[in-house]
Amino acid sequence: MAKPIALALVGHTNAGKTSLLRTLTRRADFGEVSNRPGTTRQVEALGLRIDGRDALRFLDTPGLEDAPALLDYVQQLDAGLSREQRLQAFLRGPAAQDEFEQEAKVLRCLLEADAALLVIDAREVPLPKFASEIELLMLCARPLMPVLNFVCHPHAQEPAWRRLLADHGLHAYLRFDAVAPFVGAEQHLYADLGALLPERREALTAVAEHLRREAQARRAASLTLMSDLLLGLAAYRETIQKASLADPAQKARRIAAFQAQVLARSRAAQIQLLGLHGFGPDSAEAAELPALSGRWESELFNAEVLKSAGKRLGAGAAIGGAIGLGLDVALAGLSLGAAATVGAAIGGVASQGLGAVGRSLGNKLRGIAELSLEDSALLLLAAQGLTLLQALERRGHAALEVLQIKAELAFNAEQVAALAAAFRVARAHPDWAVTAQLSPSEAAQQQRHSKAVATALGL
Ligand SMILES: Nc1nc2c(ncn2[C@@H]2O[C@H](COP(=O)(O)OP(=O)(O)OP(=O)(O)O)[C@@H](O)[C@H]2O)c(=O)[nH]1
Ligand SMILES: [Mg+2]
Repeated sequence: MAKPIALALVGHTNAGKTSLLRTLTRRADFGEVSNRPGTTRQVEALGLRIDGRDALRFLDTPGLEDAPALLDYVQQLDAGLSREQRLQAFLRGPAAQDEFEQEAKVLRCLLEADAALLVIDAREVPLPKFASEIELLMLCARPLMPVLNFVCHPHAQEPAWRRLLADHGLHAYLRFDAVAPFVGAEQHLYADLGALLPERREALTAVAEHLRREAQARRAASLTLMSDLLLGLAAYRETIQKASLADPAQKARRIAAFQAQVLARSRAAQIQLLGLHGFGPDSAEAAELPALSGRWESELFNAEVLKSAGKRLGAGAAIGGAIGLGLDVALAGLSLGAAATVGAAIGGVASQGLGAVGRSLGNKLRGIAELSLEDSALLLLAAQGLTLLQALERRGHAALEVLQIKAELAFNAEQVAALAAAFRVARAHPDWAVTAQLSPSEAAQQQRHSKAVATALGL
């Protein structure tokens, strides 16, 4: 069996090595990431598994801190030695245990690796100390692939870095940033590594292909998750005795309980979505997402937000009066109407021979109102879910920036029509509700509609 390809992540301290490794492996819990320099102190390995075995082995390394001093030190070693012999002499000597201990760990790691990703913070001015880092790393004679991190930042110095890299014979490099879609960058990464490591090209192509399939499967699972939630919420309703609606305190309590149920289900789905993308709900990156910080929750039942979302999402035309919101601001996003759908279902049963029982139920229903979610709120939830998904498909980092960029997400008329049609069907199926148990006889129909919603969301 072929040995896994060992890839070291090297570079200046705080350039984003550990963050990149997390992104590449989708393991938000790996290592420690922080704004202070010198966070990673030891080499740590993490495998990328394909079909049950490690295809790649990433090696996270401590940041380089004082490359110019070490380069001077190595160059002063016996002039009769080759570059490689000098490097070995340094690694065997006392300085490798002492003032250059961190650097020695990096160089030893690189000597064991097949190639390295040289992570660069492109916002930094490429000072001579960075040239020294490259020269130091080149003593190991391993293929280096520079990765320019933060490349979309307004202070990024891409042309200056390109010149510095070219000066050292490094003409190919990868551009990377939290704001750019990562899926594409990842495919480039493995293709470019294939050029550096021709004998491992086939394995690298297989890795890229595997990751592409995984991304597709993650997207499909995410859309199914969101579709099931939307149908479950469309079908969800609570009955309230009309008499109790006369009491404002009771009415407010029932509405609040309904909203709380909707929010709890949405949040559970968001946490599942995070899990699908390798984030725990408590990871630092997840905590930054507005979806989890409560901002979206406060928007869902806000009359003004719903009204403008209705316009933005193109819902106005398709669902008409539903966004009118009536006079009762407490009901924003909810509808409180006659128990029409239950009535219809029971009416159907009655006509099949339940006779008197059906009629008495029908009478009872006249004294009952139903609380349910309007299309406007469901569409807003759908838009929020898609926005979160897009952020997660890029990378967890700086997700706030990504979300701001994508805040204008809009559905076209075709999408809105397909979603509204599926919600209408769900409303006539009480056992699709998030609070109910889906009966086996209904599962196929629910799945068909869930697929239709997923297709509409993925258009
Ligand atoms: N916004 C944004 N922040 C990032 C990105 N990559 C890294 N960071 C941040 O940059 C800081 C340093 O990231 P680390 O991954 O710890 O950097 P490192 O190179 O491993 O640092 P050392 O282990 O100390 O050498 C952290 O605050 C990260 O959150 C990125 O693409 N976008
Ligand atoms: Mg680190």
